[in-house]
Amino acid sequence: MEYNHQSLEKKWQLFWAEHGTFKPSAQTDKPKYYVLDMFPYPSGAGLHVGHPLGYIASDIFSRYKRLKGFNVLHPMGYDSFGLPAEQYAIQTGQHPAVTTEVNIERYREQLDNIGFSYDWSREVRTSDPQYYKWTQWIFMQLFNAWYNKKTDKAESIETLISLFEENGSQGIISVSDEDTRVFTAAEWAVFSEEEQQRELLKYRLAYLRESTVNWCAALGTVLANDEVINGVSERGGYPVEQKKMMQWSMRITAYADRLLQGLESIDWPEPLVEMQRNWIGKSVGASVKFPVPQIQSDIEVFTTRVDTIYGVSFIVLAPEHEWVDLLTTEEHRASVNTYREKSAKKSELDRMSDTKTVSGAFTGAYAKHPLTGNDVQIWIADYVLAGYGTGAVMGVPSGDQRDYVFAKHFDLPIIQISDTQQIEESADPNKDGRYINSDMINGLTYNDAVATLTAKLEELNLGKSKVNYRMRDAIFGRQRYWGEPVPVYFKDGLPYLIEESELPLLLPEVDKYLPTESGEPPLGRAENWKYKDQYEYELSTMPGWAGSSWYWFRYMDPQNQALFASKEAVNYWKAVDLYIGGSEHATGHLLYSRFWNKALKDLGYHQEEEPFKKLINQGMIQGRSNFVYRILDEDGRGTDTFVSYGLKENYNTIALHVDVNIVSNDILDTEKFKGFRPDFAQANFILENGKYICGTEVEKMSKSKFNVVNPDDIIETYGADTLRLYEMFLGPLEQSKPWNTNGIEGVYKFLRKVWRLFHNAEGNFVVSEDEPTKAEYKALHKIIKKVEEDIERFSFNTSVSAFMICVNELTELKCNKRKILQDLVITLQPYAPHITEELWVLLGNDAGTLSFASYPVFNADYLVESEFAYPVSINGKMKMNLPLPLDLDQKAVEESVLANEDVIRFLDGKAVKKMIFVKGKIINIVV
Ligand code: ANZ
Repeated sequence: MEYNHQSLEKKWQLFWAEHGTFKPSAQTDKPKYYVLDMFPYPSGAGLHVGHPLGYIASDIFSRYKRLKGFNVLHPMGYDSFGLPAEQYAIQTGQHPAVTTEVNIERYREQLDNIGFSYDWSREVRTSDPQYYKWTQWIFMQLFNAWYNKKTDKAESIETLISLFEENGSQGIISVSDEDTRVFTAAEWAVFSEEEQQRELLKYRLAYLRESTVNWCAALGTVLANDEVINGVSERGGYPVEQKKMMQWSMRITAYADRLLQGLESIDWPEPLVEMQRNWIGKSVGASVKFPVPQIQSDIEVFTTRVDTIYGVSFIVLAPEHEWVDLLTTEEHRASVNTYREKSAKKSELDRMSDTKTVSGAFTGAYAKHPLTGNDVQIWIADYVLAGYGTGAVMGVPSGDQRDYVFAKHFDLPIIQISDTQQIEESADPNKDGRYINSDMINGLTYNDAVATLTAKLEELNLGKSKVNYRMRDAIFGRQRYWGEPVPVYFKDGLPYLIEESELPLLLPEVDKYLPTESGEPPLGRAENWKYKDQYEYELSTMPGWAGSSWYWFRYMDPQNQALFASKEAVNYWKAVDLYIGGSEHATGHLLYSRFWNKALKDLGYHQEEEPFKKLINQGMIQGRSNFVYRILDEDGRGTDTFVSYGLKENYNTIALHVDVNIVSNDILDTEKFKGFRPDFAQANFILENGKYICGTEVEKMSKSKFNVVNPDDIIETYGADTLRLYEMFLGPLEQSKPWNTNGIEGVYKFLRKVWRLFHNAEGNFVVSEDEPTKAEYKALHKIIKKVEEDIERFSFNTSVSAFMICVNELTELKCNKRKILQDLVITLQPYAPHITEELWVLLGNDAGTLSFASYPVFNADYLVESEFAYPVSINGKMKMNLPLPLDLDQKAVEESVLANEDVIRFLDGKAVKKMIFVKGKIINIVV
């Protein structure tokens, strides 16, 4: 029988599905192992060959772990709420649920074709009401929780209410809004229900607050900072304005420190860890108050360089700072307003990255220096961000480069503060410098100066040390349709949760997926959609990251009706042991998931501080585009003639993308090309060596570049086992690399060679029961060791080449010994699961699947060199190789050589005069 991937692969995929082969065992004393892929958004375009790269790697790992005796959980599902389905719905009127369903079916089919060992009985879909019921439930837990700094964890809001009832707000240390009230227990008791709720909202982990957002009216939604470029939306280029809106937010800042600490305990790529650290952006410094007599209040600044306080010569407020109006004198009002309007148009990102333009406006007001009592001018400038620190900075031209440039530009004083020039290295505290212009810190080192100054400011009640984070609370809402409804209704303008028993709160039907005429989100169109027929529901839906912030728990216990996952299930599966996915989720998904995980832990639902122990980012597979070169006429118009790549320099041409599927090894199928586009029907070609050679370029894989390769086509021609091996063969998992179908034949040939080891020339299955030779054992044990080591360090590409070498060796040795081939099949199984299942059965194993065989045990003895294949020459001419034990002496070697049939044939009866023998090197016969 020939190797027929098509029938064989289908057969095994069906077998696995019918037998539920990859369901982890419920009752087992095996250790557990949880391998997770970042689940896909099921887009309309289906999968291209780049998508499964990470899935193949994680599948190899899962299969390997099963062979190593682990009880493996390897699930898959769909992150199925999202914008593309909704955009499509707006254009076509089709319900997003319908298109999503179609897309999922297509994805499933494509995934099945690749032979993944998923336990599909655990599939989740974030848009399924049975799933989002629990997303809503988690939202409710977070709404009903606050962060107690004393216990350093989230607690039920009931404990906060008890504290208020006992002592009022006194003694509470929490992470909350800044405008919390100070009250006694007696005052709390007489607060109206509305007042109480309003106060509690300032503490909840999921809360509603007025915040400044990037509002894009044309798109009808709020945009994230990185979706705004030069004041317009990245998509469509529509105007974006800064607008204050009531927004649901998540108090992720409460977890800033734990999110930082947790990074120490997990095995993630260093660049990713660094990105999270920067995103959290912990700064240790001080807050300092500058009294402003004019308004009888203080301007508070955040500084990481309190040691430079004697160098302060001005103060800068963010243009949005709430006191700008109050402070600005009539004389300066016009220029301040003009400046504010100008900077409102810039995005935060632009403001941070623009270090060249110096701009600002003087308010006309002055503050008092807290230590010297000198007057300092108060300015506004947009290099100061409203959302960071206190939105105000103390300007130290001799310490900070930006302040220096600002002072120079506006001719503000520059006060020398140390005996070492610091201006150029402003960011680096000059720890050895000695301060010169104040009695208090003259001659002190950096650390001593900071301590002395902080103590002094504290004593004056004008400052204290402070830790600041760059991370902001996460906005948790979209004015869109296709997302989870927020399980909240409004009474007297305040949000209340619906009853838990009323979950899921289903997404209502609407006539159009667009905002209402009055600018409310699409849910505002739902008819008769009121809580208890009278209260308004929340009309925004949850953001894209809600459903993915906890999905790994649901896989542990997907059918549970009573809880998102039972205690038993979470105690058994604990956390994800290996997580593989794209690096684009570095700061979004991976921060939010860690946050929800910690919050659910605090609330007692499980015990793991971190959800993903080990994480790997797979690289991107880029497309390899092909080009044809159309000759242009004098007017620059395209003619019907196309010139081959090597000859194009002789003509005036334009390069056009051509579908890579009608190109093979960069040679164009000219007949198919004529059918590729109507205006190519009349095409004629200038060939080189009778062929039309296409140009190539590596680009993003995308429809518009005609370089998309569909895994289904590869599988049809070569099989899933070839695809799996080939994707790994392309290079290290973490690296980005172009897809190039040119090399795939080699991998396919390799599998046919594997097949032939088990079959004779007539195609019959034949294996020998003989004891293998040392060389055969050596080839086997080399691969046992190599594959084990490679997989353990996630180096999948190197195993593929090792397999090829091994199979070449065994082919050369004409090895068809059961003892060798059986173990080879097991080692190859994670990479090529279909062919190996088939061979396993042919070998007479009737257990049905080799998924739970034992990975062969490596024996180092087989690798000790005891033989050498001597090159044998006659009169200096190399004739053959002869393997001989390395411990033979000259006499024994001579005897073996002369007794060898091939040698006798080569000697052809001539008498041997002498034999030269160098141990481990050569044998030369002189005749
Ligand atoms: C005086 C000073 C002197 C500063 C000096 C730096 C160097 P990180 O490490 O990022 O936290 N700053 C504070 N709030 C700001 C805001 N809203 N927008 C822009 N800049 C702001 O940096 C903290 C430093 O950035 C603070 O310390 C403050 O400038 C500035 F030689 O205060 B510094």
